[in-house]
Amino acid sequence: MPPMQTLWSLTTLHLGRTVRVYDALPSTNTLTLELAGDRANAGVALLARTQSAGRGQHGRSWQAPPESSVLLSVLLYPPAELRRPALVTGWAAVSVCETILKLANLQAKIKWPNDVLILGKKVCGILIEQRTVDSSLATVVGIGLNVSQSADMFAQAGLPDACSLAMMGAPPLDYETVAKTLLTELDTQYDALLQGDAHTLKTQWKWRLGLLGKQVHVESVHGDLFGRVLDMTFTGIDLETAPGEVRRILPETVLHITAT
Ligand code: BT5
Repeated sequence: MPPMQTLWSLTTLHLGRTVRVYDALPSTNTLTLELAGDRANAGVALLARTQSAGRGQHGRSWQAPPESSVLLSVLLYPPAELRRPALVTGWAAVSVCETILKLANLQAKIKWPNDVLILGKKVCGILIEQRTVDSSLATVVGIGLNVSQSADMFAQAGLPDACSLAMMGAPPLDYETVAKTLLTELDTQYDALLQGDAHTLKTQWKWRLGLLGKQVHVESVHGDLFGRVLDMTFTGIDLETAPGEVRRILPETVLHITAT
C-alpha cells in the first residue's frame, strides 16, 4: 500500500466521508478496486496528486501532469436499481457538469458514454469498473477532470482535443478545491437517487447529452443504426429508424452516438 499523504473527512452523507489523498499512485481506480473486498470501505474516495499508470477504457491511458487535475475514484455498493453502468456513468457525468457550472460558470456537455466536453473539447473522462463482492456489486467510479493544464501541455502530450477549466476561462482553481466540490455534488446527486428520484438526474443527463430529436448515427455492439432520437432513459434509447418504426436500444450496447 503506497504511503498516504493526508486524510480528509467531508461532511457528506454517503461518499467522501473518508478521502485518502495520495502524493502518487499508479492509478486511483486500481487501488480502490483493491479496497472493494471489504464493505467497510463503502463510500471511500481516493485522490492522487499524480498517477504513473492512469487508465482509460479498453487499456487506453489517462495523462495528467502532477497537481493539474482531479484524479479521483470513489467506491460504492449501489442498490440493485442503481447499478446500471449507464446510470452510474450518467450520475458521475452530470455531477462533473454541475461542478464545472458552480466553480467556473461554464456549461459542459456529455459525449456518450463517458466524456465531458467544453466547447467540443474533452475536459473529463470517467471510468466505471464493477466487481461482484459476495452478493453485492462493488462499483468504482474513476474521474479525471482537467483543471489547470495549458493548451501547450496538451499539444506536447499529443492531446489536441483536450482542454482544462483554466483554458476555458475558469477563475484560478486548485485540484483539491475542485475535488471537494465534485465529491459534495456526487454525494448530493447520489442521495437523490437513493431517495428514489432518478427523474431529476435523467432530465439533466438528457439535456447535457443534447441528442433528443436529433438525427444520429448509433454505433452499437450489434452494428450501426441511423435514426432520430425520440427519447432517452437509463434503460433504453428510442430511435425512430423509419417513419413509424421505433427501435429500443439498450444503453450498454451503445459504443458511440453522433449527431449526423
Ligand atoms: C476515459 O477513458 O476517458 C476515462 C479516463 C478516466 C481517468 C480517471 S483518473 C482517476 C481514475 N484512475 C484511473 O486510472 N482512471 C480514472 P477513454 O474514454 O478510454 O479515453 C482515454 C483517451 O482520452 C486517451 O486515449 C486519450 O486520447 C485521451 N486522454 C488522455 N488523457 C487525457 C486528458 N488528461 N484529457 C483529455 N483527454 C485525455
